[in-house]
Amino acid sequence: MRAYKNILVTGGAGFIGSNFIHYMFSPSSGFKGNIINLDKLTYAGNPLNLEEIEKKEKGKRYFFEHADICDLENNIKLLEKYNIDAIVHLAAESHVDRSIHGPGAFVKTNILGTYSLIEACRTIWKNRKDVLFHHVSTDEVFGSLGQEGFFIESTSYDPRSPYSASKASSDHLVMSYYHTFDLPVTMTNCSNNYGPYQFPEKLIPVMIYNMIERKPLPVYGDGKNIRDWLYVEDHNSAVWLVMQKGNIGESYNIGGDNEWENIHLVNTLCDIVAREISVVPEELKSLITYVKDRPGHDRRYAIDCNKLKNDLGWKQSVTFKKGLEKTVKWYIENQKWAQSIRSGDYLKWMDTNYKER
Ligand code: NAD
Ligand code: TDX
Repeated sequence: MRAYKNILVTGGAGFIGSNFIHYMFSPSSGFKGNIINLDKLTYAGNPLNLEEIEKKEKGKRYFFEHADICDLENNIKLLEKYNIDAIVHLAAESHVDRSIHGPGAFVKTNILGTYSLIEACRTIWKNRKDVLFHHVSTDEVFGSLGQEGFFIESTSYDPRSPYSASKASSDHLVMSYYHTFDLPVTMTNCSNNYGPYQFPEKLIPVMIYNMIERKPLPVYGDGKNIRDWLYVEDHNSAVWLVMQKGNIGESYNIGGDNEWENIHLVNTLCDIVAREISVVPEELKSLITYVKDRPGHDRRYAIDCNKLKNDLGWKQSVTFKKGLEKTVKWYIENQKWAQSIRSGDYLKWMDTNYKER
């Protein structure tokens, strides 16, 4: 089992990153070292996501660096300054619809940013073997499935959106540094995460907020696209396990074994939200509106994560029912967080994305 003292988390102010930092400071992780969060604070990064950690741990075991991962010189400085011995690389442009509106930022952050980080590691770590670059990627790099089959780690890459193409490229770069320079790397490819602190451009928080405000619930295409849903804390426990025990130079799939058609999920969310806000589900279901499909919309994602289960002993701990209920409650109860988001860029985005549908 590998141990680390100073972990650099990139994108720690985003959805998965902030949950990862919360997890690492919780007793479940067993981690006793320091976390350095490197984040540019784009529209998707929100300091409120880490308010409690800042209060308890800032300047003790938690440090924040406001910077762009594309800045190679700064990455080198940070690795030296904090004597970093592991990186969890989450920073990315992460929303498929935005990559259709403007692919440039995706190429820059996801490809050049990953290069600038891993090149900094190569420069500073040289031939050290007690270090790790962990790359967080997505099942979307494998493309789209029909009704049958699952993605396994060796499935051929077939990305179909600018987002997934940029992630695929970053995956290849990371693996090339292992093969060419012997840099210790691990990688995980996961399915759709859900839970607290997710920016309301992604399906579940969009739906919850629109239900609360009685706005139309936009379902793309025929609503029959399928996604596999994974509670964010289960994702993060898997990432931490791979960092400690995963084979160097290998990738691990992380999934929820939990496939849902979008329309079925939206109807289920209507039931849960209706119960929470004491209205009849039909009132919310009547808001469902089929809208123009996403171009190149992948039909189905499904992950086989038996390698992670069999080799490392991981399993999901949160059922979808429990996870969705917790998530709905969290968005309803955290109005301060909601207000911090629902202005500026958020409104601009909702306007452009949904007006043209
Ligand atoms: P997110 O969009 O919520 O957060 C991204 C974070 O990265 C933000 O805090 C943002 O400020 C930061 N960031 C963006 N560009 C940066 C830059 N140039 N320099 C420094 N920081 C920058 O994303 P997320 O949903 O938390 O996803 C995290 C990672 O997990 C991404 O790499 C994504 O591809 C991957 N992933 C996400 C999901 C999912 O369901 N959300 C599924 C599979 C894989
Ligand atoms: O308003 C919506 N209506 C709708 O029908 C939104 C936002 C989405 N959808 C559909 C599109 C997808 O089939 O719901 C499904 C989920 O959409 P997103 O939440 O945008 O996620 P997805 O495109 O599947 O990608 C997510 O999972 C893989 C993350 O955003 C990626 O970062 C991750 O790599």
